[in-house]
Amino acid sequence: MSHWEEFYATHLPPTDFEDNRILLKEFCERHKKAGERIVLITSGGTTVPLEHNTVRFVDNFSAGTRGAASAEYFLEHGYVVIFMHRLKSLEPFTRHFSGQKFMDMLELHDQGPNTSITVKPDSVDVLAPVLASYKHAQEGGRVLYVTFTTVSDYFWLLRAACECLAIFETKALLFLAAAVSDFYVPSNEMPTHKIQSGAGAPTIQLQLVPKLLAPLVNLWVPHAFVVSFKLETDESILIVKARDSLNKYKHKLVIGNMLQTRRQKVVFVTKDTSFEVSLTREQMLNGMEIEDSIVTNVITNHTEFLKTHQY
Ligand code: 9Z3
Repeated sequence: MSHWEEFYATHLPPTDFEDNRILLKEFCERHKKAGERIVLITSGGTTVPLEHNTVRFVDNFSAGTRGAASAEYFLEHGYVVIFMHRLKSLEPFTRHFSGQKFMDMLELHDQGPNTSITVKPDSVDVLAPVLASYKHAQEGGRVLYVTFTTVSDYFWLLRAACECLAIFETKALLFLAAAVSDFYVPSNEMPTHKIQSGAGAPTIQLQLVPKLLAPLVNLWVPHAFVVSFKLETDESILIVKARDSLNKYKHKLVIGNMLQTRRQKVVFVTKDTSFEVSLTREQMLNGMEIEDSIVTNVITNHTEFLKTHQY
């Protein structure tokens, strides 16, 4: 049995798995009939629980900005979107109004029983286009939101999503932007209850997670256009690692990014080319997002691919 098969044989699916599978299937079948292009976006970090009754877990930095912003741009370009994200990470549209930003957009007119709330005039310019895009996506049923928390939930959901996406063949695009943990504690090595401090400092042995890109590219969605992300903190190894990944899994594109500069620049690495996509200082000051350029470039690549791989 391969490492990934062993994973599925020894880890139970999450409790909401069957519900999500039904939603994914229905969404894919509906949009397949309409002849749409579809993108699966994975977004946010995964947790690695240390106990079955989880009190503590290992986490990572990702807030899901890349995935949430990209979803909006893919919708703008006419794709339908499966937004597979970490529960409570950023989501398309609402990300513009998270926390105090939203409160600051509103005005309270406190007039006793006739109290009302309005949007401040200068915030209407911000809110209106986002609201219009949101309504268009929502009313047309063009986005499906499914959530994961642990790395194990992510693995189950990713395979189910791929199995439903396979019917789109080359029209399916996978945009794997989630920050998935490379290490975890396998289910059979995890204690049931909270680790007690009385026994002294615990030694926690993490294991490597199986690399799902292999079955994903070869078995689950063999005709799809698969884009993965590679995150590094040492620039000198970024392109080498991205190219290694392409050579190993034989998918179409790896987008490399550095933790420190991920909002300003990324590098597109294909089988025989690499080029940087970046924002100028001026573009950043004007509020432009790098995901706009990333998505435009990815779609150009997908369109080229469709021309040569249409059945
Ligand atoms: C990325 O590299 C994403 O661009 C970020 C986005 C996670 C950096 P934010 O959520 O960040 O907008 O703050 N995602 C993939 C990272 C990753 O874990 N890749 C694995 C690897 O590099 C394999 S797919 O080995």
